[in-house]
This record gives sequence, C-alpha cells and structure tokens, in this order.
Amino acid sequence: MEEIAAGPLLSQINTPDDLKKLNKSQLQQVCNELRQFIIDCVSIHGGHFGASLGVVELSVALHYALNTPDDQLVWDVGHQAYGHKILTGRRKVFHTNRKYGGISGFPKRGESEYDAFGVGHSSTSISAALGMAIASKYKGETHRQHVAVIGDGAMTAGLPFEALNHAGVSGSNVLIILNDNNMSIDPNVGALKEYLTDITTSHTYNKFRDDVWKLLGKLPYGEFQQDLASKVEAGLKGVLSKTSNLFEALGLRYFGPIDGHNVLKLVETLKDLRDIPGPKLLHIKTVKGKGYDLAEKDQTLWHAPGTFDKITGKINKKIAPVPEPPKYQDVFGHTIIELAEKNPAIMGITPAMPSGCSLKYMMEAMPDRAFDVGIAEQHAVTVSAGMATRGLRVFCNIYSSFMQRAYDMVVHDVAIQKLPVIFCLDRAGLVGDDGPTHHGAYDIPFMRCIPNMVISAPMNEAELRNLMYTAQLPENEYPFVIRYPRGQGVMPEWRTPFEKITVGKGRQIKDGEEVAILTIGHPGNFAVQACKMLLADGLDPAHYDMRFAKPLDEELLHEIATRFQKIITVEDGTIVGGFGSAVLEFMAAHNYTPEVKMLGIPDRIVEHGKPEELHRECEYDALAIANAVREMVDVKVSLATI
Ligand SMILES: Cc1ncc(C[n+]2csc(CCOP(=O)(O)OP(=O)(O)O)c2C)c(N)n1
Repeated sequence: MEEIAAGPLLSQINTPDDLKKLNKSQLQQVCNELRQFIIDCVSIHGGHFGASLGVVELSVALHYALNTPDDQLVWDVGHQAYGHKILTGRRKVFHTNRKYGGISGFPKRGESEYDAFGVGHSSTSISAALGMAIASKYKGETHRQHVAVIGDGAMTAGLPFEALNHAGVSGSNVLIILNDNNMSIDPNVGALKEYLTDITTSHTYNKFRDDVWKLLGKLPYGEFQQDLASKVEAGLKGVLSKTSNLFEALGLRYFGPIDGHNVLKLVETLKDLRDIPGPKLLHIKTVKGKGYDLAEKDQTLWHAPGTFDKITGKINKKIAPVPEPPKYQDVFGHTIIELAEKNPAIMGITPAMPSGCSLKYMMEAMPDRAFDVGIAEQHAVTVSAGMATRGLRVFCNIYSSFMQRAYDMVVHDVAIQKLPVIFCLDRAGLVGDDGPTHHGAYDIPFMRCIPNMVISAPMNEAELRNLMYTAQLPENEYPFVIRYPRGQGVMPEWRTPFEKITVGKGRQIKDGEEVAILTIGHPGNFAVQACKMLLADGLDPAHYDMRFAKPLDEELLHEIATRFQKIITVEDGTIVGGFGSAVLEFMAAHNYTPEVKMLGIPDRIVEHGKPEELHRECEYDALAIANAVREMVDVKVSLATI
C-alpha cells in the first residue's frame, strides 16, 4: 500500500502548527489540496466520502483558528473527520484508513491527542464537549475552547436536545457548530429540518442577528456589553416571537447561518466567537460532497461509494460471472413488501437508514406504511410499540449496534408489555471496516436476558424470509428479534415460497459422529465449509442450525446432549452471555457434562478490517471451526493441511 501524494502546501502540514504558519491568503489552496487528497485516497481505498468533502473548509478553519489539541474538538459521528485526521499528523498513514491494522475511519482517543472523543454512533458530540467544558471550568482552565461539530441529521436524535437543555443553563464555554447540509445519509427528515430551512431563509431575523453580532464583535466583552447584548437579544426575541429561535430559547447564543465553504469567513467567525463566553451555536450551511460534482448530485450514493475512478466517477463493482446471492438487507427490503401486500397490518420503521436497511423500497411502494423517523432509535422502538398496541405488525429495522441506544425502550415499552414488535437487527456480527463502534456484537446477550423475547437468526435468505413470515403471523404474540449480518447471503435464487417456522425449533444440517457443531445464523455456512474440509481428515461432525437463541430447541438439545460428548457452538456475536452460553446453561440445568467449545467474538474490543480478516482473527471462520473439531478429537493439525 502506497502513501498518497499531497499538494505542495498540504505536504508541509504535519500538525496544525504547520497550518498556522501559513498566511490566511493560502488557506483556500490548502482546502483545494486537502479536498483533492481525500478524493485521491477514497477513490483508491474506499471509505466515507461526501461528508468529509463538505467540511474541508471547516476542518482547515478550525485547526487554523483554534488551539488544538488544547482546545477540545469533538466531531459527531466522525465519518466527516478525514480532513481533520489528515491535518493532525495522519496524512502519511491515511492510505491505511479502515484497513486491517490501519488507522480507524473515525476519531479515536487512542489514535491521536487531537481526537478529543471517540465516535462512530451519532449525536454524542454536544454532551461530550459540554462535559469537557464543565471539567475545564471546574479545573480553572479558562483558556480552553470546547467545540462540537454536529450535522443536521445527527441533531434529530434525542441526546443533542438533552445536551442543549443542560448547556443552556450551564454557563459553560462550549461552541456547537451545526453543519447543516440538509442531508443525513438519505435526505434528512422531520420538523427540525423544516425549521432549519426556515431560519436560514428568514431575512428579517437574520438581519437582526447580524446587527447584534456585529455589535458584539466590535465591543470588548465587559459587563456593560453583556447587559446591553442581552437586552438587545431580549428585544429581538420579543419583536420576532413568531420566528423566535429554538436555540436561543434554550439559552444558547445563536450565530449564523454562514457559508461553510468560505474558509476566511469561518476563520474570522471562529476567532470572534472565541471571545464570547458561554454556550453558543454557530449555524453553517454546507453542501455534502462539495467539490466533486457527482457526489454533490447524488449525495446518498456518494456517502460511502466504495472505490471509484476519480476521473470518470465510475464506481467499481465486482463483476460476477454467475448470479450473486443478494444482500440480506435487500431480502428484508423486498420481502417486507411481499408480506405487506398480503397483511394490511404490516408497517415498516427505520431510524435514518432507509437505504442501508433497504426499507426504502417499501417507503417508495407504500409511503403511508413505511417511515424513516430520523436518527432516533429510541423513538423508533417506542413508536413501534405504540403502533403495536393498536394491532399493527411493525417491522422495526435497526442496526444491531444502534439498537444498543434503545435498550430501555425494548425492555420497558415492548417486552414488559409483551407487544409483538418485530425487530430486524441488520449488521449483526462483525461488520468490517467501520470497526468496534459498529460491530453488532452484543445483541444476543442483551436481548436474551429479557423475558418475552424471541431471538432468531437466519442461516440464509430463505430462512430470513421464513422468519419474517413467521414473526408477522397473528399467533405470534411476542417481541421477535431477527438478526442478520451485513452483506451477502448464500442463495442466488432467494425468492423462495414462504414456510412457517415453529418458534424455538432448530434443524439438523447433517448428521455425524463424535462432535456436534451447533450454529446460529449465517456462521452456519462456515460450519458447512468446515465439515467439507474435515472430510479430508476422515472426520465427520454433526451440524445443527439452531435458528433460535431463545427459546432454545430443548428437545433437539436433549437429543444432542445424549448422543454427543463434544460440542462446539458458533455465533457471530460475543461469547459472553451469547448463544453458546445459553447452550451451556441448558447443559448445566439438565446435568449434561459434555466438553463444550464456544466460538464467537471474544471478550475484547475487536478493531476494524474486512469481515473475513476479523472472523479469522476471532477464530470462528470455517478453518477455525475445522481446527476446533480437530483439537477436540485430538487430531494433530499439520500446517500443510491448513
Ligand atoms: C446512532 C446512530 N444511528 C445511525 C447512524 C448511521 N449514520 C451515520 S452518518 C449518518 C447521517 C448523519 O447525518 P449528519 O449528522 O447530517 O451528517 P452528514 O453526513 O450530513 O455530514 C447516519 C444516519 C449512526 N452513525 N449512529
């Protein structure tokens, strides 16, 4: 892997101090070179694209005007922080971004002192920056700035409003930069989006704001000026009560909107704001994908396009000689429509991932029955619960790791009331390049300990369809989890007829001797491959696809425990409290004492890399399963057989 060449100015910038040595008149050129560097790198190595292009000027302005890393800079989500990473000492290793053993695609405290807070999930930045501001105030470190950069998409979550509610009365020195580009991954949704457009276009309001701002900018900040300023602002609010500003109503000083692509204006503004203490919000308008025409035009596609030809803009796609299996997400996206055509009670909910989870097909086909509710996982669960009380069968599709955020809603609003919401947990298991913030590692344990839960995982496309079909049947009266991984399944011919699956029933994939391999979900396919590898060694383990982590197929487990003394469990999730643990609990409860090996995600943070690399590292791919069988039957593994 080769380092990417940088332009003449950028190649001299190894830290923000180098940037500060430049003249203001050179900043636009730095922006141009930085933008080109991101385009060069992402086109070859992949990664997030449009969001970083949209904040090139902001990244340069922040590191020019602030005193990082003393000033604390928190990027929300962090998928837009490539420019920040490149300016803060990671240009020369940027080609390793998101690669196994390389730098992370998100800010990460362990990676750089400039990454003030680790991110990946959205909407945490204001709380984190406010916490830092409170700490600085307490320690008397009054020189520090604390800045949160948050997108209009991330702003739709509940957490930023909890933080604003606190910030507005805290008197803490925190600056929130609202990067408003009207986009989430898909077009942003909801009333807040409309509101941001309204304040952007309200000329009367903006004129008043500008006047106040100019006044504040000119005056040295003293008690008299503070008093004057607050009187002017109070008057402003009174006069413009109709358009009164949400952020000011919450006790923050609101500035903007300004053009987020004007680097000099940004620098000047950030320097001015430095002198104004207390909580404040700067609203900037940017264009996602700025500077790369195609990315500006199709912002969803270019959020994370994969590798592409930077000249023609052609995105590189694998050309398959034979029909490929579909992605699990697409099986979900098309199957829900098929089911909804037959069952009028079916509805679909996604928190901000209509393209990612493929609910977009239903949103197009049945706009009154499928909704994107914004980045609002907690709301997505409870609104689904509310709909379920009125007899609707809601498929609430949330990525496994984002579901962590809505845990109380699952317990309190769904499970305790025994409401039959169907949770489709996409991206369950090790997701790959996005790394630890996005791995869907914990859902089996955190769902398994809740009474009234059904937890299932399909081994292939047909199983996913059948589980979805089963979950929506009127006889199912429980919350029903269906977890499946990122990426492709295994069946090119996937539109199979629906068959009901009995809840809590597994199936035998193959009979065998000595060792039983018990899998749940997609890793069942790894076990199939392992069994083929083992034939060469004359080993013939049995393989069961258990399908459900809860309820367990006890009848089948009794049969297995009676016949086999050696058991291997395999899951694409943490082994702490997961499916393997459930099997062990069963064995202990019934006084079976087989030798059990549990394969899955170990009890440590697993970094990023390709899923295959990570399955290898965590030792639950086909080879690792085969080796586990060999070890159990005490066959010495020669490296030649690997
Ligand atoms: C809790 C959570 N839900 C969903 C996501 C997936 N996600 C990543 S970026 C993004 C859109 C963010 O939009 P915005 O904050 O406006 O930033 P932009 O990409 O427009 O710069 C979403 C939904 C996430 N990272 N975290």
